[in-house]
Amino acid sequence: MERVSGCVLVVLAFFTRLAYSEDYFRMGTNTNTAEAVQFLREYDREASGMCYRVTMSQWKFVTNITEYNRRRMLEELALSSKFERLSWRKAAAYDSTRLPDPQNRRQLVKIVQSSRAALPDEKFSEIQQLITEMKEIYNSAKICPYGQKPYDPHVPRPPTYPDYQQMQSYQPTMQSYQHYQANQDNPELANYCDMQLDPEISRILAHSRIESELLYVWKSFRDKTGPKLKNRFMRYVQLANQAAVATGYRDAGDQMRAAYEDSSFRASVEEIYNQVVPLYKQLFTYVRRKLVQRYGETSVRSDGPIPAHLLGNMWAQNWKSIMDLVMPFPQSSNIDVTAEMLRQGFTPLRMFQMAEEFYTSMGLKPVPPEFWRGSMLVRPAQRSVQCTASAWDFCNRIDYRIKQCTEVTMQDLISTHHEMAHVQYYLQYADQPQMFRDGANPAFHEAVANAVTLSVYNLPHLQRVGLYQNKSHDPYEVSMNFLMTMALEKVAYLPFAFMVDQWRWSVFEDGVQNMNTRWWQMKLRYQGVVPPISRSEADFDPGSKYHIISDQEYIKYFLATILEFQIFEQLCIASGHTGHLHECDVYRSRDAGRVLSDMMQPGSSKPASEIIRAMTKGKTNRISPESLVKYFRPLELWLRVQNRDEPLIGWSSNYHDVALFAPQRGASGNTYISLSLLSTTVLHHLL
Ligand code: X8Z
Ligand code: ZN
Repeated sequence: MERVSGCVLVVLAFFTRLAYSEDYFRMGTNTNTAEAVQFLREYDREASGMCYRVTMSQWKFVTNITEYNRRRMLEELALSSKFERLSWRKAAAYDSTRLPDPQNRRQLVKIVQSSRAALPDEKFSEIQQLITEMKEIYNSAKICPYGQKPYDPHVPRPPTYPDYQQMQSYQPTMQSYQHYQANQDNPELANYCDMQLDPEISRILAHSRIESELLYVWKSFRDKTGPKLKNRFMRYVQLANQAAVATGYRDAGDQMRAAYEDSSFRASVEEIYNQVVPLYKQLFTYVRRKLVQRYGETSVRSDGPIPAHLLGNMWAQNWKSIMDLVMPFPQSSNIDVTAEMLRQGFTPLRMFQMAEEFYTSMGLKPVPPEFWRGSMLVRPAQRSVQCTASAWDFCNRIDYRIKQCTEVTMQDLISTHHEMAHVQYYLQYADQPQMFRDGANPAFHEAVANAVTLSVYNLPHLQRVGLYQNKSHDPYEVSMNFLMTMALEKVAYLPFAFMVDQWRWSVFEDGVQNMNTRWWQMKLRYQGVVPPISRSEADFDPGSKYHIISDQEYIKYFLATILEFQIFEQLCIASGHTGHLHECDVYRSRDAGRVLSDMMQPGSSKPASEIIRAMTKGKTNRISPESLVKYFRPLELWLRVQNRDEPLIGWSSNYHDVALFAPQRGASGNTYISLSLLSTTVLHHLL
């Protein structure tokens, strides 16, 4: 398990809920309202049944990967796709504005707007096929281990790792180097070119501190994905745009954004981003100094952007793996209760029971017996499974499950509470019609799950449940270490989560020319990172991110990260917490439980703005970063002190940075776009 947050599984091919906005909506002409209401009733029943069958076939496949189960799943997906197109045609024929009941109107609009079924049949199949192919290419990308086929023969051969499985516990110490060194000539391990992103490549990026090795895996993974994906992605853009236009949108980005029911959505998101930039720049500046100390000025310029391969993650999106390089107080402890859990004899089952009790202690629902019968809580010995943690709603109001290869670690304890929050959300909105059994907007599920985990991965809570006793360390130092861990995961992530869809929307809107240059332009402007080696339009680096090629919108993760702190603060206020926000624990607070259930019960039957207004007791109806900034305030103050002698808070980019990815004046004298890029590159100011 590499990740604290897991994934919620409510998104199926045709259940991808995108949009609701009557302003745009291209309506049909059928004004027979009784017939429309009857259609909705039948749709609800049939869609739930279809959802059940597809979800079950997917569950069977991911918990028992066989060719037979794969075929069964594909058959069910094909049936559901047919059902989607049929339902879309029926729904699109009605004039929804004539329906007197606003809930019926909302359902009808959601059915029509959330689909690409406006495309002719052959194009509808083509775009689905393209997405499937892109996912297959991505998932089958494999690279050779470093040192076997060195990327640069002049780079000295570093220690190699005979068994990448072992790298889960790999720490860059001398002993481990010597251990791996001793094994490197094992002939059985020659020609082993089957390293995948998860777990091998991710582990190297997280744990290796050898720059040439980091560069090798960073580049090799992109070589194995981008070029094969680029042409398919360009056709996908064309078809997605055609579908959007046929449904009444300007382009596919416009269709994706409609789910947020905010006519000035782009400006709203940008405003939020601008409010977190000062905090990000403080973190960035401090981390850069530590990287300069580790890798030297020749690798990291002390006022420049950071090369993207040094931040512990393939996309530089989550920096928690480089905590060892940036820990504020290395002599003080970093919270990890894994040893204590093992000492107390924790089991995966006990971890789930503990998570369930967290929710019931707040007056929320226990999970039904079907949950315990059906879930896969540990990795089975006899069969091949997909291990990414996820929570499942089988659409029949009975069957809810979690799939998680749980190990007794603190990381998995957090993940257990996170996934259980998704199940709690399913239970709370179970009585809504199928079309509304979802988060209030696409950010809500993750935001709620992460808000709860903020209260679990938290010193007072771990003390309360008997897993942490800190006697020997200075509480201020322990707090700063804790907040740094959180910042490396949450604050470092924000510019990345923001820029992914900025790029995608620009491609949908302005076209597919210079896609790679535009990607790096945004990476530099928002994240302050540059590629470690030169890139060109022959590369397609956005294709290294799964959500881009698998047609999953990404801005929800940006908003979820902001919203989770906003929800968390409201829970804390309800629970009567006083003091620092990062020390708030809402365990056993029935008042906080009520805030949560009031938020979850409506599902997506109401606009998110109404839910936020109710949650904040009328204070606002918008997602706001104030709580996140408040949570990290003690760390921000500490960072300001650490950065006081820095000449530049943030980064300034020069000609060489931009030259890494922007085409330069060619021999023929053609100037491409480097000059305009230089002028749009943000020169960041001293704060
Ligand atoms: O995609 C995911 C989850 C599924 S909802 C595995 N996440 C984003 C990512 O990996 O980029 C969780 C964090 C953000
Ligand atoms: Zn999740």
